[in-house]
Amino acid sequence: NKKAFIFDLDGVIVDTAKYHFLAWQKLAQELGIEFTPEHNEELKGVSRVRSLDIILELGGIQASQEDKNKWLIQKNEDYLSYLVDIDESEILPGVLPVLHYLKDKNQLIALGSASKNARPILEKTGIINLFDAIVDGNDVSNAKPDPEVFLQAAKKLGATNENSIVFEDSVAGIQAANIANMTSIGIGEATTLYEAKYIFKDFTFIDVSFIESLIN
Ligand code: B16
Ligand code: MG
Repeated sequence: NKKAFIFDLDGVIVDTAKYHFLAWQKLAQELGIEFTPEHNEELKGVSRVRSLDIILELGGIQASQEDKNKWLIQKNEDYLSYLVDIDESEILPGVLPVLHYLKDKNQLIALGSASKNARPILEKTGIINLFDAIVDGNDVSNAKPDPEVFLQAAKKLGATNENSIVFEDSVAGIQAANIANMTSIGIGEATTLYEAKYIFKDFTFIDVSFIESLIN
C-alpha cells in the first residue's frame, strides 16, 4: 500500500518560523509598526507578499508598489542572512525518524510549502534527497488556504487526494488540505489547529503505530 505524505516546511520540518519573525519584526520596527509574536501567527503559511500587506494594515500604512517591493527584498535578505549557517540541527525533533520510517516503508514523500526559499533550506539541512517531489512558492500562483500547492504535490507523486496525508502547522494549510479531501494532520496547538483531522503538539508525539494506521 502506497500513500502520499506531504510535508509543509516552515514550522513542520524546520524551525525557521522564528527567523521569518525576526526579519519581519526588524522591518516593522523601521516602519514604526508594533509587531508581536501573536501578530506573527497570522503570517504562518501565508505568502511573502500577503505577509507584508498584513503588517502594513497593522500599522495603518498605505505604501506604493515601489516601496513594497523594496521592503520585500530587504526582508528576504535579512531572512536569508539567518539561514547562512543552518544545518541539520535546524530540523525539528521527531521529524527525521518519521521521514526515514516512511522511506523504509516505500511510501511517497513530497514537500508542499509556500516558501520560495524551500530548496536551499532542504539542501542545507541535508534532507532534500528524501523527497520524491517538491512543490514550493515558486510553483504555485494561489496561496494556502487554496489547495493548489498540495494538489500539485499529489499529482507529481501520482497519488489521489484521498490517499494523501498533509502535515501542517498553519490554519491556512490545514484548511487547504481539508478542501483537497486529504487527511490533515496539525502540528501545534489544538486550540489553533482544531480543524485538522489529527493534531500533535510536535513530531515526538507521533508514534510508529499511528504512521502504520495511515499507511494501511
Ligand atoms: P518565503 P510554509 C511559509 O512556509 C511560511 O510559513 C510563511 O511564514 C512565509 O511567509 C512563506 O512560507 C513564504 O516564505 O518568504 O521564504 O518565500 O510554512 O508554507 O513552509
Ligand atoms: Mg508552515
